[in-house]
Amino acid sequence: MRGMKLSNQEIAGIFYEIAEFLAMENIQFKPRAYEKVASAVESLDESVYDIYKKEGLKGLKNIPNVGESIAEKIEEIVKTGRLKYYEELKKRTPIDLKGLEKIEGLGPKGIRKLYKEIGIKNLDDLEKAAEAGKIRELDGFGKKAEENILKGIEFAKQSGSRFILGYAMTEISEVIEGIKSLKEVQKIKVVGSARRKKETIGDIDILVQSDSPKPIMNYFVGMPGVVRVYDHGENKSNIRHKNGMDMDLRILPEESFGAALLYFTGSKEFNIELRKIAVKKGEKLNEYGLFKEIRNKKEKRIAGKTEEEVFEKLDMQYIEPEMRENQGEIELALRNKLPKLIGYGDLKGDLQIQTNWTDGSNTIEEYAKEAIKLGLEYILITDHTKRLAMTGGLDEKGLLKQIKAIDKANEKFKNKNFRILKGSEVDILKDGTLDIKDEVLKKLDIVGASVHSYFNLSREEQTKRLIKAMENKNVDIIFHPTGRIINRRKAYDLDIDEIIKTAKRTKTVLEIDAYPDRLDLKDEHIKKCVDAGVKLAIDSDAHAIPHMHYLKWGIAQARRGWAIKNDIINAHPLGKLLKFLKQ
Ligand code: DGT
Ligand code: CA
Ligand code: CA
Ligand code: ZN
Repeated sequence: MRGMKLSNQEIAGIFYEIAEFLAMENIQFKPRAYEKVASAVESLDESVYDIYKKEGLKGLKNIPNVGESIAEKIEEIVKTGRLKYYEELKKRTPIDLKGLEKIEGLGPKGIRKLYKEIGIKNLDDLEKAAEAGKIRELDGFGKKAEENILKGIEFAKQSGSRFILGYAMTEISEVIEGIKSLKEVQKIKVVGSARRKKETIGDIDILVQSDSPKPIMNYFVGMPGVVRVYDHGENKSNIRHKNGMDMDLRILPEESFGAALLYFTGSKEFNIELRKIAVKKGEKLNEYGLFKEIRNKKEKRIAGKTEEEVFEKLDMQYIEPEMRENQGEIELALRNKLPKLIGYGDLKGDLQIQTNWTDGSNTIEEYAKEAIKLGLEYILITDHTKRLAMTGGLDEKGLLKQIKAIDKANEKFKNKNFRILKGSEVDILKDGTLDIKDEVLKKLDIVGASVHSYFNLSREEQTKRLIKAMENKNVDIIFHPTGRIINRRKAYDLDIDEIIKTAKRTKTVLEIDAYPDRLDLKDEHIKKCVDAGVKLAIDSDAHAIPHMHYLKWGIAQARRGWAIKNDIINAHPLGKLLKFLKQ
């Protein structure tokens, strides 16, 4: 093998791009096939290189949606670090697709038109053309589209440089594993915003405990994938990784490790507030420890080995990293009043799953088997409905047929204390009505509804639309309530307080969509729901088996919103869940 080793994320990126190049050329079906491959590769737990090393071409073919010809393409990437087919496509249309597609509402067809008709190749070209009023003159674009493009460029500029935590994690883990394998490493932790589980991270901060930092630092600045070394010190180094992320490494000895963990986990605002607590007690807190002045300016370390020790000496409860944002958690910890956050093992089921009845990749039974492996007690099948024609959305007849299929599948899991529930992700139409008749919705166990169109309605109209959907007695959950996609699409304009109020009144559950680039609701929305007593669901929104592993990112988001177990309906066993929804 030669050339640079690509991460799963990068390989997925290639297939996504191929899908878009093909879509630009108006080729049917193939783009969707490549997208599915990309999505499967991106959510693998194991690196493609390892799979190939262990099982060769056969192993690659076992990746969901990967057939003979794609497996060979992956093999070519593994062996050579490149893919000829992809390079030819790029040569044929020399444009920065990745950049342009960040603009909301600009799809492959639009990009193709902009390129063919006015030669737009990248975001710079696009901005200039929009500012010069050239876009509105194109067929199918118009003035409104031009305004939206300018807004989109502004949004891309603001959000472009942060990485989505759930997607970055695979690569972070690889780096951590590498460092961990050195014998000098006593302990290693990811710190910073990644430990606080923020939805996006600016860089990656790593903390190591060791008495001999030198060989660790040497390894770090020379490890595979380092493209730049900004700083190579004894206890602190800083590099740029080829995936575009910057990484900070700090090494401290045992007596300071806990204090350093606390300091480098942040947030900065939290640190500042915590230091004030120490000062009030006549103590000093920094990354080396908690110190007390004994006499003549001489200091004694009174804590520092562990975080727990520092919190204890400050007379406060341990604060979970996800809460450390200086939003009132410090006061609560001082009064022994912190909520007990929902735990990473607390979910009993997954309530949003798309199967191969529509645009998902796996069968109902395959998801059920995986759920059992994950320790879940139930799943809700929620295929798209008919208005989403491109996903093969089900109509009334299709749903009734699926209900029967689920009954049949459930027979097989009878003895396993597991249930497949019948559901749907019903489409909310422009006026707030649904695209499936109530008499069919009534037959489902749980109904989810969501918005997939008309993102540009006014705030009033959009809010009214969702309220109307929530008022439908058959609707139990609103899926991905604000519709944002991180780094790609802004939330639609919505009065979130009004939505939460209506959720409370109509006993509608709001969803925390665990998909790493959705995490819709945001942490601040979750907090509002928790305060208002509005119940939440945490779902994977899986379109393929590996996506079910995304649930943890939804739990992380819930914890950032201070949710406890009782706030999350699918942390309840099945009986209690169904009882709650029937009210
Ligand atoms: P990011 O990287 O933008 O996602 O956010 P963080 O929180 O990871 O920030 P980063 O990488 O600049 O620093 C890591 C942690 O180090 C931060 O959460 C708290 C701590 N820290 C950094 N700079 C300061 C500072 O000036 N004062 C204090 N008290 N703490 C700091
Ligand atoms: Ca950071
Ligand atoms: Ca940093
Ligand atoms: Zn959806």
